[in-house]
This record gives sequence, C-alpha cells and structure tokens, in this order.
Amino acid sequence: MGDNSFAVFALPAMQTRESFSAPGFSPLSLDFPARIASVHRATGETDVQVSLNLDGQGQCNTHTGVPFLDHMLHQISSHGLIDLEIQATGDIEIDDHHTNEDVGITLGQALSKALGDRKGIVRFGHFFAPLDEALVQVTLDFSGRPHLSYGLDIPTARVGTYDTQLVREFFVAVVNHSQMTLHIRQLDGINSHHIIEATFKAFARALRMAIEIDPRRAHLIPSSKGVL
Ligand SMILES: [Mn+2]
Repeated sequence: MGDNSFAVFALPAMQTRESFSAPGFSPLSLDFPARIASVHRATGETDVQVSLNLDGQGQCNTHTGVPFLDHMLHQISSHGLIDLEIQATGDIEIDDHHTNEDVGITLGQALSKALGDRKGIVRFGHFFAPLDEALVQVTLDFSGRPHLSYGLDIPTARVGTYDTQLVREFFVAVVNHSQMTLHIRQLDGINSHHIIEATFKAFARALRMAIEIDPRRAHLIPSSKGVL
C-alpha cells in the first residue's frame, strides 16, 4: 500500500511543479508600477532624505551621522532586499535622539509611499532571527493601525556611543509613519549588540515577507474590508 499511495500523491505534485516552472516572479511580470519612493523631511533639528526600492537587491548607502544606526539600517536593506539610500544631518552635538527618530519617521513615510494603497502585498510577516546567543521574533502587519509591542530587554545603556533606548524610539517612529502593527519579542540574549542586531534582522525578513506581492491576489487590497 505504501508504494501505491506514494505514486498517487507523488504524480500530482510533480505535475504541479512543472506547471509552475516559469521564471521567478517579479512585480514587473504583473505590470506593477515600480515600488520606489523618495521622501525629504526637514525640521529645525534634522534634515533627512530617504530613497528606497522595495523590489531591490539590498544595495545600501546610508550616512546618518549615527554609525550604529547606519549598521542597523544596513540590516534592513540587506535582509529585506530593499535598496536604501539615506542621507541625514542632525543635531547630534546634543545627542542622537532627534536624528534617530527622524530617520525612523522618514523611513516609515517612504515605506508607506512605496506601498501606495498596499494592493497585492502579502501584508503579514514574521521571522525568528538568531545572532549567536540572541534570539528575537518579529511579527508585523501592514494593518493601517499603528501599534508597537516592544519586548526587548537590552542589558546595557549603550552600544558604543549609541543609546540603546533609541531602538524603541526608532521603531515607534517607523510604526506610526508606515501604519504598521509590530510585535517584537526577545526570546534570548545577553549581548546588547547581538540583541539589537537580531531584532533588525528579524524585522528585515518579516518586512520582506509582508511587502512581497502575492500573485494569487496581486490586484486586490489584502483586507476583507477592501481597505488598508
Ligand atoms: Mn553588528
């Protein structure tokens, strides 16, 4: 019976694979407009320019004046496969707070702009990222309702010169300006650099999953209400 049942189930599976053996999907193959955006935001405290391509290859060029933030933005680009260019100047002679927050705000606005009405996206994303002893889970939803549930317990006040309280401030800004629901859970971790970097890696992969075009409903807004 084992041999027969294998044959019965294996044959349709092989046919299914062959019938979908077309080249890899890209939004362009569904006549999607390029999912790119540029946002410039200037205040009395900072001047931030963000350009991104959601369907990129992880090319990253960021100069925020906050080296650790640049290192984390590189994780978003590289693991999210988002081409990302960020130039920021800010009042870092005071501290990194305004620049960190305003980069988050502008990145959130650029994400929202590139997604447009969010037609065709998978919408939900999740990932567990380890970095040595650290393990962080990120779950997100482009729900249209900003919410952050922040579950990091970072053991030191600073990583290099970067104030570790700014991690939460960054994600608050991204969430509010991209209209995203975001849950971050730290499952393990001792080293602050590892915990934060695992968070950005998990965020990047969850983001990549959520913004991917779902070919089965590429021309529909992914909500039972029809609006996000
Ligand atoms: Mn690192």
